[in-house]
Amino acid sequence: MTVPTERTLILVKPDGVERGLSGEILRRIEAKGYTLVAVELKSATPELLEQHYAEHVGKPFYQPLVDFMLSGPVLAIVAEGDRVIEGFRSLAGATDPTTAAPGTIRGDLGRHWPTKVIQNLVHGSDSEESAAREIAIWFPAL
Ligand code: DAT
Ligand code: MG
Repeated sequence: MTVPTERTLILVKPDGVERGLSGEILRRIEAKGYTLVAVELKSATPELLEQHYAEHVGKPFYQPLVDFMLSGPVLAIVAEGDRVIEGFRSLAGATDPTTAAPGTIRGDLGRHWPTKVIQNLVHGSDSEESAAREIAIWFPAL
């Protein structure tokens, strides 16, 4: 019996692209054994981010988060593999880069910047439902 392969939506956020960490983040995804299905440098729009961050609309950090995500290009990635949704969240580490465990992307490469926004280098879908929704937003052709 073939187990259906899982896919997730990963973003290297504008801080990661600007700091030249796209390659290092892709390296970690590939080193873990996940397959790259799509990789594209994209510019977000307010409309796209409102869909992407629908669960956060109205929260105090929503507008600063959107402004940050519009501050430069993002590298949008679809990766595939067994339990890749959970696996990439584990590679990324905790939301707050200051306390994210060493060994994780956010723990090794992120830190708090003197802004009100959490600049934490990457996004990863948090469930199968989110992954399907987010892949459709960023890569409608898939
Ligand atoms: P994650 O990116 O770990 O899935 P999330 O979905 O809860 O975290 O939040 C999305 C992004 O919003 C997160 O990467 C950084 C920002 N954020 C979350 N909580 C925040 C807070 N309390 N204050 C400021 N920014 C926050
Ligand atoms: Mg999230």
